[in-house]
Amino acid sequence: EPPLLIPTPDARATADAVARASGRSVHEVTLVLGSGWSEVVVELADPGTAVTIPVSDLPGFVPPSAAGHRGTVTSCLVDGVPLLAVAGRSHLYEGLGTDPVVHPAHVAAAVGSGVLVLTNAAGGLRADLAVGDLVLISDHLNLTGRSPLTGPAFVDLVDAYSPRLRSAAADALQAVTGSRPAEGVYAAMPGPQYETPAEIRMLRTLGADLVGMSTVPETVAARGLGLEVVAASLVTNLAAGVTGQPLDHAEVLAAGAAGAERLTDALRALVPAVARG
Ligand code: 6GU
Repeated sequence: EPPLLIPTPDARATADAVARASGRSVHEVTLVLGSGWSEVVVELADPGTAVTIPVSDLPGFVPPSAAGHRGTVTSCLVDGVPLLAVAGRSHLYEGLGTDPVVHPAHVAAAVGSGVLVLTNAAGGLRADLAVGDLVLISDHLNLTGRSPLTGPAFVDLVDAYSPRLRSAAADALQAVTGSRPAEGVYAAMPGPQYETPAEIRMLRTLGADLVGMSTVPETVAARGLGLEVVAASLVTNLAAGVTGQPLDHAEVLAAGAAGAERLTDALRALVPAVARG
């Protein structure tokens, strides 16, 4: 069946600009780097293969406002696989609607990616999750109150996070870290405030293992565009009420920075694994 969505004109123009700058007409995988993950883009590329474009030079992106988001698009090879890495996503809490949020998913389709890898920083809700854990997302709860879709785009979300590629990703991560990553259900909240302890109890009751403010609109759009999705959360803190400690954005970024080398190793293994299925 043909995809329900086609890439926007801005995404096609971005893909043309990326092809001109990089000389690469196809990027097998597109990777979106969330809070705390942006530093890895520097070390991720095979040496000498990276071409970086600021998002301010590309249509459809909104330069990031939150600290910890850098605002670049990088074309490179990772273990020989052509990758487009987007650092600095837009969030619903910026108030510009879903279009800039899902632009990287549209760009992924426009650059010929079959796979979209989404990364984020999340609060851990499940007792076995610790700060610094990398968790593969198995399913989501869309609690944003928003959809990136309008009209009769009845996108199926069963197995939205590809079980096949998730298992390939888990194998690759196990090979580099020595242990199999946890999997969990990600609840997307509109933000930008963190949750109350009562909201965290509610989210647990609803079946959430992770909580954050991204990833879900991108996944919905990506499935509509016919992409396979793999998503990973870095647990940057335990959610409100788990520790009794107040949360702040600096803590979330610090956990990302502390994990940067590990995250680079993880993505250098994961990207080729999901590209090759
Ligand atoms: Cl605890 N909540 C939300 N909404 N986003 C987060 C988070 C918590 N930790 C990292 N990002």
